[in-house]
Amino acid sequence: MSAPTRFALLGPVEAGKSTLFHALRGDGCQARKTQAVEYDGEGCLDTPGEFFSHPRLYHALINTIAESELLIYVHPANDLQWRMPPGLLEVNARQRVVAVISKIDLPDAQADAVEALLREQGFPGDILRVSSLRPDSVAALKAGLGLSNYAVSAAAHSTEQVER
Ligand SMILES: Nc1nc2c(ncn2[C@@H]2O[C@H](COP(=O)(O)OP(=O)(O)O)[C@@H](O)[C@H]2O)c(=O)[nH]1
Ligand SMILES: [Mg+2]
Repeated sequence: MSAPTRFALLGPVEAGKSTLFHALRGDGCQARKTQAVEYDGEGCLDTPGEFFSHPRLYHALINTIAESELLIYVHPANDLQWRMPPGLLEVNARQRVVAVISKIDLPDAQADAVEALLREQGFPGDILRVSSLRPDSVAALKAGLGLSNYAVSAAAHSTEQVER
């Protein structure tokens, strides 16, 4: 069997990255506030939203995701603001970049409007949708990302602190 795709989750604070990270792993863990880059032991990682929000942390984010094969930009279905740092997703032409519209189960979810926003802003890759609270939705997303075989196998461990 081939090695699992090394993916990285990125996006603003509260986008649902960590909840999705655990849902993809199927490890039954609840997301807590992400203070550090979290690794799964196989090269997949979850990043703190602060990386995304503070220009002085962009270089840390870019270095962190440099080895990832698949960049997953997470954008909540109830958020019509675009916060993507310019150029962030154009750093490495070999990386596949996809967007995941998260939290589509929320009553105020506007997934179509969010998808239109992403396209308006020039997001080039596939745009998928998920509710991380629904196992069937997570399974469909995993299939869409080519991560169906991905599951928890190594203990998650945080090894890098966010530089402040
Ligand atoms: N309704 C709903 N809430 C979600 C979903 N994913 C995450 N959340 C909630 O959104 C909040 C932020 O989630 P978290 O994963 O910590 O976001 P992060 O900052 O991007 O890592 C938490 O209260 C989660 O429980 C989802 O698919 N549906
Ligand atoms: Mg988090």
